[in-house]
Amino acid sequence: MKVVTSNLGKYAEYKEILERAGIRLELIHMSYPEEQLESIEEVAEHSAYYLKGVVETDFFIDDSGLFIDSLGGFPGVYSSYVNKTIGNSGIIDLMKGKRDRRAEFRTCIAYYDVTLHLFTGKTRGSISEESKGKNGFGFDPIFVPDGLTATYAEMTLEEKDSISHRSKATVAFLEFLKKKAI
Ligand code: ITT
Repeated sequence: MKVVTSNLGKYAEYKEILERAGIRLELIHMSYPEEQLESIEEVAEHSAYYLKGVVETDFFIDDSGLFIDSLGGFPGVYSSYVNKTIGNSGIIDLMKGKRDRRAEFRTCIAYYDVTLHLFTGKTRGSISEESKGKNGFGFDPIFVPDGLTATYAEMTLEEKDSISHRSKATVAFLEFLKKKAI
C-alpha cells in the first residue's frame, strides 16, 4: 500500500496501524496542491483525483484538520496554513479567556484503486490552556481528547493510535480492504 504525504508524523502513525494489520506501507514523500474547499472530504477527493494522474493507482492520502467549536470550526480546512503561520501559540492566544474550549480533530482518508473511496474519523476533545508534550506533530501539544487529561503530544504513538481521529478512519479503511480481499 502507498501513502502520499509530506508529513512524516502521519506516515509514522499509518505505518504503526497498517503494519500491525499485516499491510506493508510505502511512503511517497511529496506535497501536492490542496484546494481550499468547504470540507476535508472535498479537499481529499480533489487531491486524490489530481494525484491519480501522477502516482500509480492503489494509493491513499490523508486530509486532516482541527475544528474549534467557539471559533466556528476554525482552523478546519485552513489547518495546514494556520499551523505554519501562527502555530500552536497563536491558537492558544486566540483561545485566551474562552470558556468553551471544545474542539474536534477530523481525518479523511481518500483511497484510490480503480475508483475513489473515502473514510473519515473524528475525535472530540478540547484545546489545552498551554502547549504540553513533545511527541507527535502539528497540533498534538494543544489537543486533549475527551475523558483524558493528557494532550496527544504527551502520549506514546500507541496511546494516540488507540483513540485518534486518524486511527478511526484507518479502522474503517481496513474493514473495506478486508472485504475487498474476499
Ligand atoms: P499532507 O502532505 O499529507 O497534506 P499536511 O501536514 O499538509 O500533510 P493536512 O493538510 O492534512 O496535512 O494537515 C493540516 C494540519 O493539521 C497540518 O499542520 C498537520 O500538521 C495538522 N495535523 C494533521 N493531523 C494531525 C494530528 O493527528 N495531530 C496534530 N496535528 C495534525
